Amino acid sequence: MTEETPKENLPAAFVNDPTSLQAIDQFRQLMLNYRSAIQVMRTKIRYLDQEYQIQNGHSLVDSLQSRIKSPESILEKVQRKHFDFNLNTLPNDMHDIAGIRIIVRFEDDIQAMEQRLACQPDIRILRRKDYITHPKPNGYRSLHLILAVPVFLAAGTIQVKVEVQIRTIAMNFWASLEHELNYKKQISHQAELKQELLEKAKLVHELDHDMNAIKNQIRNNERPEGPKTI
Ligand code: 0O2
Repeated sequence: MTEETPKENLPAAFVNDPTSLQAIDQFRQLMLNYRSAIQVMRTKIRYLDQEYQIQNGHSLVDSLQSRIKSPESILEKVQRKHFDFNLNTLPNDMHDIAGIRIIVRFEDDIQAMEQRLACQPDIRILRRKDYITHPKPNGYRSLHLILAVPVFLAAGTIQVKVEVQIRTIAMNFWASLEHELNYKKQISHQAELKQELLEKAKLVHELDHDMNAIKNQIRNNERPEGPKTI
């Protein structure tokens, strides 16, 4: 199995310019580090979810998504944020090249997942952005954590940044449509649609709150299991 691009498929300018080839290899190594960090995190989250399921009888994670930012998207962000395009400083400047989205059912599950991640001895939370307590003006809600995740290389261990977004199914439903609207630059009535989405964000917030409360009533009312008969 190889993910290398054969040298004969690279433009001649790159093949003839050793500095470009070096940069390509450095970029490949960087992306490999991010892919490895994603695998470490996906395994960890799956394990935490299964452990939670054994302890509580229901799962914490509804679904898990992950992605590595595309080179085009990295370049777009470098330009938008006025970073230097330098492969040595990029991992420090950009925190979301590797991204994982943990989708849970209830608001309480967001905190439960965060606590479990915070207890992991091998990862560190570098930054926390709470867009749930403080939603963005457009109505966006989600908890963002920037984690330092260990990746084990032949030459030693490195810490790789991974952005983890934790949100409910309802928050995710809203955010995916809002994201779509932002990508469609040519759409008519964009301002009206943004306003409508802001209104819907309030409904999503109410729905999350009510569903969480109902879930608590159901689970707090659950009769404790009697002694098991063999
Ligand atoms: P994609 O396609 O998801 O990758 P910073 O990292 O602090 O320098 P940034 O990048 O604004 O600045 O960080 P922040 O606020 O943590 O947001 C990063 C990601 O969160 C975005 O990545 C989105 O995935 C999501 N996000 C943030 N704000 C919004 C929003 O208003 N609406 C939606 N739908 N998603 C949001 P990308 O790179 O923009 O996109």
